[in-house]
Order: sequence, then structure tokens, then C-alpha cells
Amino acid sequence: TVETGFVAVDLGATSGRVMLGIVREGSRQARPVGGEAGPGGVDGAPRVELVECGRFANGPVPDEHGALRWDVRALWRGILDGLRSAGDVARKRGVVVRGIGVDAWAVDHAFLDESGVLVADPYCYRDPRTDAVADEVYRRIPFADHYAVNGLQHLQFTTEFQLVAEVSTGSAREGTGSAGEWGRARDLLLVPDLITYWLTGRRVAEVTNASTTGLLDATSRTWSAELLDRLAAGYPPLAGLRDKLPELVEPGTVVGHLVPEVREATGLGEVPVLAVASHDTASAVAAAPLGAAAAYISSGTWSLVGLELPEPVLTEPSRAANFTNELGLDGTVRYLHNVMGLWVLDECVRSWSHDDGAPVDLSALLAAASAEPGSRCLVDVDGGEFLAPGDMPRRVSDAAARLGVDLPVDGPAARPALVRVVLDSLAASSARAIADASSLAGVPVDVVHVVGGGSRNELLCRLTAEAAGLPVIAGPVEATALGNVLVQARAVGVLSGDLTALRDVVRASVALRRYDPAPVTGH
Ligand code: LRH
Repeated sequence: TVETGFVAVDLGATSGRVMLGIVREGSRQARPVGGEAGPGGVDGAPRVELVECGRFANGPVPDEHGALRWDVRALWRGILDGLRSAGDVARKRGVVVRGIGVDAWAVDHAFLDESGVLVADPYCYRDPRTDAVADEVYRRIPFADHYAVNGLQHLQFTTEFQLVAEVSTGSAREGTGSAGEWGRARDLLLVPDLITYWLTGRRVAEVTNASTTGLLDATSRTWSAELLDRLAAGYPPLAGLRDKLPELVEPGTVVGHLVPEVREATGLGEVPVLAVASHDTASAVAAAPLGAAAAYISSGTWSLVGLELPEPVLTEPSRAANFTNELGLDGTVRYLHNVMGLWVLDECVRSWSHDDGAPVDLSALLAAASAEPGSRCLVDVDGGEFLAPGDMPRRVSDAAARLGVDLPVDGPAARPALVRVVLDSLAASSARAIADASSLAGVPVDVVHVVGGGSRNELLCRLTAEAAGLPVIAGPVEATALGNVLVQARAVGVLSGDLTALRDVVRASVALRRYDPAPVTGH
């Protein structure tokens, strides 16, 4: 029998993946393999099997001036290789590929010139060029005025602030040619839209990711004329911005078909390329098997902690608590807060692996950390001091020292305690965000879904359940790719139904794990 497949291109800050999602009819006996069944009744729901067809490293690369950028051409090569493998896997398995969708991290953007050629590698949001920009912008357009329209939490690297950094003389990047880049820009494309453009030749702005630019109206889901006008008034070079923003599309829109060069390079045919929920977090939330009264943590480089709501919360207390209203699938709002996430741990591991000249064994380290006494101290993992890469163990230790706690950094024996402080802090910060979201939105929460790579981190899940005083349901690990595939499959009619029906497919497809709140004690 012929089966149907969809390719998810999923770009994260530390790696990119190409996954083939094979959709199968449900059967009454269908049961997830390899673990506890999910909480939903899912017998009979279709299932998706994900096959990894490509994985490649990603990370910010300093340019000749030391500015952090993304090597998008390297990503593109990884994507083409992955698409070729996906085509091979599909052929071997008798699967017909009926769609391709791209998602990536938010906020960062590229410019295309008059001929449609990439002007320069996109800046990474961790580049310090925006360090002082937001405060400057807020003097002209107060944060409250922004929030009333775009509903976004304050993050120093929101696309709007990056654009202001780009056109401001005297900015951190003066002399590095940023103004020149803006001067040559005819179109602005967010990272997943850039890849979709290279696949199809068509320029669009997918709305879930566009909602992270600061330029969108969170209520109408359209570019905000008000914010664009005020920005142009404050920063005249940005007067042309409006014309550089592409047409918005909702997830599920067919953007185009593979251009001949890509067909040739990958061996794939006339496959449609669809807009998915192209903000990786939006895809992950779409595939979080949420029921009633559920909060989620999309746990990866960042922990995105919050609720799915039918409408934005644009109140003053919500702004003061720095909660964001990013847009989700099917008209939903992702009401959440950015917690610094596994970035802090990953950077520590990177630095230790560098010291050792060999990769650190993370699972041994986590086992040792779980045997450490908890609650030594809680550092503010949301602090801007942890945003930039480099020397993370020292920065964590300095933050602990400010709380009067001695957290040595030297030698492997010191590592488990430091890891425990990082994870305790992350869990506490997530628990606080869940409680805040619940009270600010006036929605009860009695369960927390952890999806993404962090759902595999047992210690973090246990600590989160303990800190929140709520059960944690962990999985799927590949929520983002799954959300990407589900949107495509529904758009071409292979799946049907609303978000609830899509989440039944998730429950039928993957094993979930439950952690009940209990103290995580050292021995
Ligand atoms: C996670 C993520 C997050 C954004 C950040 C820039 O990958 O997309 O939702 O805030 O990256």
C-alpha cells in the first residue's frame, strides 16, 4: 500500500533536522510502543511516524567584526542533503511525499536585494548590538504603547530592535556595514521564510513567526500600520520598512512548489511547499497534547512557558509580568514567558567539554546532579547576563556568589552542584511563569506538558513537577517536527479536524511519561 509522507525542516539554534513524517490510518488496537500510554483516549486516531533523514549542527558564527551571525548557506546545504535522504527513504518505503514545511527559531531575519539575492548572513539575536536599543526605542514609543498592539514581552532582541540597531548611526555595529545592508535590502524575510523562498521562489511572511517581530497587531493578526508609522517617525530610515514586509500567510497555506534547481539537487518531484506554524515554538505547542487546564513548557534552548488562549491578554499586569502574546495555530494565542532554558546548561557543557578536550557525559552529570542536595540557591536564569555565549560556569558561579553561595567552578568534581543549581533555578522559574500565566489569564492550571528536547531530561521534569506542585507530562521530544507535519497533513486533507483532533494524533503516535510532584532529594 502507498503511504503518505510530509517532510519537516526544523531549524533550531543548536541543530537543524529534516524529518519524514509518515501518516498512517488509525486502528482500534493502535497503542503507542515503548512506554506509558498518553492520557487521552486515542484508539482509532491516525498516527505519525517520524523518521530522521538529516541532522546538522547550527550555532552563531562570529563574522570578521566579531558580530554573531547565522551561516544560512551551511544550513541550506544541510537542508538539501536532508531532503535528498528524505526522498530516498520515502522511495524505499513506498511513501509518497505530499508536502514540505519549514520552521525555525523566531525573530532573526535576512534581507534580499533587488535581484532576490541574500544581502548578508542574518545576525543572531544573541549579538550584543541590541543591548541598549529597546530603552532608546521606548523613549519614543513607550513599552505600554507597543504592548497594547503587539502584546509582546520585552526581549531585547525582538526584530524591531534589531532593525533599529541596523539603521542607527552610533550603534554597536557602527562601521561594520549594517547601514549598507539595510540600504541594499528590498525584502525582509524571517529565517524559515527565507528557506521557503529558496525552495519555491516565493516570498511570504508566515504569521506565527511574524508575530515575534514586534510589528504585528496581535488582535488582527496583520502588520500594524500604527507601530510601523510610529517607528518610521522615530527612525526615518525605517520609513521604507513597510514595503519590505511580505504578504502574511496563515499556517496551512500552499506557498508554492519546489523550484527546478531544488528538484534536481534532491531528486524530489513537484512537491508543494506549505507554510506551517513556522515559529518553532508555535509548531511545538500545536503538537503538545494539551487537554483542559493545561500549561506547557516548550523546552529546548529556551523554555517557553505558558498557556494556549483564544485571545491575547493585553492588560497592564500582564505587561508588568512580561508575558507575551505570540500567535499560534488556528487563531490561538501563545501566552507565554521566555525562560532562559537549557541554553545555560548546554553552554556549561560546551565549556567543560572544551576544558576536557572531550565531550562531557551529560547523562552521568545529570545522574550526579540528581544526587546533589537541592535548593542550594536559585539564580535568576532569566537575567540578561546569561544571554551571550561563553564562560557560562563562571557566570552561574558569580550569580550564586551574589546570593552568598559559594559554587566552585574548578575541576569536574564541582560540576554536579553547578548543574543542580542551574536546573533547580530553571524549574523554579518555569513554575513561577506557570503560576503567573494562570493568574494573569484567569485560567486554572492542573497539569504541565513538557515538550521538546528537555522532555527527555528526567531530572528537569521531576524538579519542574516538584517546583510547580503539579504533575508533568513529558513528550513528545520531537514536538516541533510533529507540529510541522500535522499542519501539512491537515492542509492537504490527509488529516482533518481542529487542534483537539490533531492532538489525538500526537497521543496515538508517541509515548508520554508522567511525573507526579514529589521532593527530589539528594542521598
Ligand atoms: C525558540 C525560539 C523562542 C524565541 C527564540 C528567539 O527556539 O524560537 O520562541 O523567543 O527562539
